[in-house]
Amino acid sequence: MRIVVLAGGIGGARFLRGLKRAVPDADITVIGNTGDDIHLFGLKVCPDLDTVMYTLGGGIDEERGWGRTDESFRLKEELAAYGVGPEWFGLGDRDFATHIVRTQMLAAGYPLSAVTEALCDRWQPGVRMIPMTDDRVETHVAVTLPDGDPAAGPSTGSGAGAGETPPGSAAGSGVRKVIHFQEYWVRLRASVPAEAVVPVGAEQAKPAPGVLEAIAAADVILFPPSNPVVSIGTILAVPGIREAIAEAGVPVVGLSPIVGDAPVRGMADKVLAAVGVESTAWAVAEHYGSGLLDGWLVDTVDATNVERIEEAGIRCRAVPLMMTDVDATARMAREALALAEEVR
Ligand code: GDP
Ligand code: FO1
Ligand code: CA
Repeated sequence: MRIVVLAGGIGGARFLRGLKRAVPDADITVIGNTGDDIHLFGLKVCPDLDTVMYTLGGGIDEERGWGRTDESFRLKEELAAYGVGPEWFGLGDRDFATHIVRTQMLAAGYPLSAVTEALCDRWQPGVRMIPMTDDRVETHVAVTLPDGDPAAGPSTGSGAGAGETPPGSAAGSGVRKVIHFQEYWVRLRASVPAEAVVPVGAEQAKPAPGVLEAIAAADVILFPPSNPVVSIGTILAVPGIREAIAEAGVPVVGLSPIVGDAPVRGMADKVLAAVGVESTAWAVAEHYGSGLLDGWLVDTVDATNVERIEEAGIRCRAVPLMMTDVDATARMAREALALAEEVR
């Protein structure tokens, strides 16, 4: 069976671990989100690709859910001693090697898809992972920074920061700025509302080689419980990918990352609000829509959502959706594949 999975970081990676256990012989292609990518210290960092690669390859720090196991941060400390930041992004010593190899290969002219394949040669994730695009896409978030925030600058809206709105257009007090998604997520912990989420560069991006081919050849397409806006939404924003999925003529089944009207982990509610979507399992299903989604799994605590989702033309079942361990996750994957057979 050929399965295509659109994946962000932790939610996608943990689901994939369960999917591999559920169907060990399946041919799994992962289309990875690269909108979270960031350039730091001259290096290209791809958090979601690395989270999938390390999780499936046995190198992840299980507790944090990102970065390497047995990690140390001496290089970061040395950079900080030179006053070189950002201090809010924790790149570990072992993780740095991945970014150095990636950046070196990119500088030598290899596309990101080829670099990802080379990195996966080491980690043997047991899936084929392709970045959504080889082109540069970076998710940015429009926010109003409170006065006094270090990035807000010395005065009210008259600074010369790169993404800054012209003076006079600040909404109320504070400074309206467009910042990198990682700054919003990691430094600010989504503590201010996301006024807009923009996958910069997506409109001009092309799907990476193999992406459209994998979708066209799939027997089933799965949306794991990844962030609907900044993970799966960003992948779908690459022209051609959404259309290829809708036209593939095979079941498309998703699993809700929202359980009991809240994200299981992280701040997905903040970016859902930016696109006008409530933080409920049914609202996320309707956001994808019946034009894209054939089936949707909600957690048993959200069983009351099922009727409404089915009325929207999406087949829905309520099953346990907490990825507490690999066996529980494998059961979720089996439920998703069973629902795919129902709608086929
Ligand atoms: P990120 O890129 O690291 O943020 O990871 P993803 O986008 O792949 O997944 C993030 C989403 O995973 C969050 O919105 C969480 O709500 C969801 N998530 C994490 N753990 C679980 C779980 O055990 N069950 C469900 N249903 N969702 C989960
Ligand atoms: N997430 C954090 O919350 N804090 C960090 O310092 C941090 C560092 C980091 C380094 C490499 C990497 O691959 C991921 C890292 N993450 C960190 C996770 C990640 O950037 C975000 O959780 C996701 O991009 C959100 O989807
Ligand atoms: Ca991510």
